[in-house]
Amino acid sequence: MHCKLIGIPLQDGASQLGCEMGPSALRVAGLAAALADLGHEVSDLGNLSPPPTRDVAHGNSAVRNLPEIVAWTELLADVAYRESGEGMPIFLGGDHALSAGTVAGVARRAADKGRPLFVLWLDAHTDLHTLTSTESGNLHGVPVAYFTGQPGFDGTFPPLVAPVDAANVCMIGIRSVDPAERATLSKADITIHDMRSIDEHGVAALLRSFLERVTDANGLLHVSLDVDFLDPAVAPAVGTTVPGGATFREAHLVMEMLHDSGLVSSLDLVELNPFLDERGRTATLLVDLTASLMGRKVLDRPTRSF
Ligand code: 6HN
Ligand code: MN
Ligand code: MN
Ligand code: MN
Repeated sequence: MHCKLIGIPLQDGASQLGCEMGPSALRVAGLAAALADLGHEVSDLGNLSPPPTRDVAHGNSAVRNLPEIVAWTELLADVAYRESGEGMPIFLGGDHALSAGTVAGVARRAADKGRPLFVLWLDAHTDLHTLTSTESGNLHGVPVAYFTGQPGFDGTFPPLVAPVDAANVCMIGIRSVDPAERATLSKADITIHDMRSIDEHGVAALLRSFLERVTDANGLLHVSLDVDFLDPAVAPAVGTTVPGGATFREAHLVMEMLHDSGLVSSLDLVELNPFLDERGRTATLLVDLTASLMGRKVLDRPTRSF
């Protein structure tokens, strides 16, 4: 596989500063070497430069850094479309607002190929606010609403070429949902597995049924991994920690199953805030999880797809 590392030094979507350093920390933790060791071709395309902004406003005065996020979304939708033509783009965040652009771009690519795009959202949060409903005003809380075509983004964010069907989105790890997001969830057809669901059924059963759907639909699969999917005990380097997250092994199992499925066509690694890390352990864990996704395993197993 040709892995393309694309650094996105974006922090304007989060309340705390520091995600801007995420791409550097992932490089320092050895991402390129870990992928090359697995036999992949690796191209590091460097960091994107913050795009120029224009005046853009919204009636919700809580919204923060709208011109910056709109400009990044436009840029990232183009870059993700271009880089998903060949190989596997790995987007190094940067806060989760970047997924508005990356998912919009890979969805456009999937539409060109005549294949449905599925999104696996690994996060403590649903990130389903609209510009109207967000109370924090932090736009890392809105990407899923945007790329699934929820109303309220017209006139600010770029028009979507290919909205993602909400029924093709699966969220795992959820444990913090705001009231307005709950209302959207009750209307949208998103598959959502909260931490209780993981406790009751095990993450493997939940993921397997989603992967079967992707296979049956001949879909492409974008994975968006927010650091706060993980329990803060193993991944402290994130500004929005929520207790009770995925364990080290649950996260690796997800990645190992994703590898065996052969379905993943693009990946976001987001919300890493190196300023909050402890001796690089969260960055290192993200590199190891990416390696599991790309084929690192302890033992070869008898063939079983997932
Ligand atoms: N993330 N729902 C909260 C808010 O401020 O809207 C938290 C958002 C977290 C964003 O997970 O990328
Ligand atoms: Mn998120
Ligand atoms: Mn989150
Ligand atoms: Mn393999």
